[in-house]
Amino acid sequence: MTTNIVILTGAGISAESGLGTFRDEGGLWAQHRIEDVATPEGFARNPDLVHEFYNARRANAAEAAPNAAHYALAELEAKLDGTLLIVTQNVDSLHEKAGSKNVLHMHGILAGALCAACGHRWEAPAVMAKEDPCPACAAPQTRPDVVWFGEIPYEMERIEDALSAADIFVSIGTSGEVYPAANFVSHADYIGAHTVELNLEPSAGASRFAEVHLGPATETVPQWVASELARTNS
Ligand code: BV8
Repeated sequence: MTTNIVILTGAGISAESGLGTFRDEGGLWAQHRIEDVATPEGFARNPDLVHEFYNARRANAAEAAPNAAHYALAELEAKLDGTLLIVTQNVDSLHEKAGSKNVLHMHGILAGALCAACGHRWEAPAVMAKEDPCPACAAPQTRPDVVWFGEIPYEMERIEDALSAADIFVSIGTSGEVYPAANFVSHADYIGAHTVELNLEPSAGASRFAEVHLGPATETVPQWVASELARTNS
């Protein structure tokens, strides 16, 4: 029988690749105020600061390599008798670097640039600056193609359709503090999907999962993938 799996990932899956998380000790939100670097108001107030924040993360992400957790999910996609959609809150491209094909970046991507004037999208240069002209309309209104607080995450309808058809929902490396992603487990549970959390420590939503495995993603994800392939492909 084929199995439909939806996997939500957060910054924790990229932690062991050297990319900072947000809310852990010394995380990104300990170094910057969300209001200053991850809101449209912050960008309007000080675009140079916001570009500096994302230029630094873009450089780190470009150097980072996928870890065993990313590779295990790519293996699951290749071998699963069914469908797998990875919905990631992450803006790095480590899932794609590991070989995953069906990846949805609900909070955008560091490698993407967006023109706030005409909506044109293009591959972001390594370093973005507020005076960069849009390649389509030439307006100096370019921004990282990421979803800030107060903005609507990308492809919500596609996500909701996938959750409605899921047999299994897995949440990996996310604190469950940011909405609407933090509500996906309730949607999955409501339609009768089996829910699994793989995290270093219990997330804010841990009690809403049927199955929880705590530990580093490079251990818990390959273990879970191996058990899932043995079960569904048996
Ligand atoms: C929206 C930008 C409307 C890109 C990000 C009051 C109550 C409830 C909600 C709200 C509220 N006030 C406002 C809101 C809405 C708001 C929100 O949720 N605020 C929160 C803070 C309360 N949400 C929004 O504004 C969203 N938009 O709601 O629009 C709407 C919605 C739907 C339909 C129509 C209209 C937009 C949210 C997107 C904001 N942009 N990022 C970037 O800079 O990256 S959010 C930011 O947080 C990142 O995207 C990140 O992915 C996300 C979540 O963080 P996590 O990934 O979970 O990372 P975190 O550090 O928190 O946790 C890491 C976890 O990993 C930990 O649990 C840790 O234990 C674990 N871990 C660590 N190491 C490991 C590990 N696990 C395994 N192995 C390890 N080695």
